[in-house]
Amino acid sequence: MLRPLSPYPALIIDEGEKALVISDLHLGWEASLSERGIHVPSQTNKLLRKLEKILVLEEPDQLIVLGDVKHTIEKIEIEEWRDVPIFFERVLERVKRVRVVPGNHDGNIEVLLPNRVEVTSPYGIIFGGVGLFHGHTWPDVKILECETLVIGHIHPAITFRDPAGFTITSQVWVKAPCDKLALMKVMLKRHKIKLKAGEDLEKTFMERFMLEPKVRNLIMMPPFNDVLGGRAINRAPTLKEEVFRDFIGPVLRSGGVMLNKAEIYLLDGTFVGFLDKLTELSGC
Ligand SMILES: [Mn+2]
Repeated sequence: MLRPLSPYPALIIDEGEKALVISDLHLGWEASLSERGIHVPSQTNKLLRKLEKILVLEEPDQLIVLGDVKHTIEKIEIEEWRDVPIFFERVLERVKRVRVVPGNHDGNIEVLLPNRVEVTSPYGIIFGGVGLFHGHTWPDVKILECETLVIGHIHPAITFRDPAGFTITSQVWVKAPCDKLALMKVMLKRHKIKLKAGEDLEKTFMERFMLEPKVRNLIMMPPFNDVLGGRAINRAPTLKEEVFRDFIGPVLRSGGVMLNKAEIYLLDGTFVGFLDKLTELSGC
């Protein structure tokens, strides 16, 4: 069973064993800003308090962090040397198992994490039948066996303008239906397997990978670090931008995720509408 833990940007997967899933902590984000003369108070303690509250409330058996623990991509800032280990030491006082699925910001993350924190493959893990990966790269082909995939990375938000000219921006959950066959096709191509004329896609796939894909939905999580704001996924210009297309990662670019038919939910669980409708209302 999978449920968003409204109003928090967190998910619970409960299969007898219970996991709490969060994504995109971006610890040390403030430090990279202060280098450029912009000063934002450290968010680490605030994020820690928010997480501790959830851990006390839900008592999960494990915590899964879906990537982007820290903010800088290659190097490590002094603040990250300080904040990341302390953050995880404190978390380990409340939950016995912590796993990190590395994201694109998590180069050298192992050296910052206490030994008890497990760093998984960046190509994703499966828990309770749910496929979990950060989203900047293709997951392992095994992940396609899950009906539901969950990613972070995108920091999804929607923005719309009311008639008085106010712009409203909200972080959101996105639940998009997937085109299983399209994902299978791209996966075969990635493994340099060519379909011969008349060859059945599903049959070839199953023979090559010895597994049966069941993907139906992809959920994009809002970032746990809410000071980061987000990317307005309902603005038509955003969707067309080269930078955005680069950023969203190969899975979303593959055509295997039907973004226009995606359901959008606010953090409190309100269903806002489908993405194609919200794109019309974005004011651009
Ligand atoms: Mn990322």
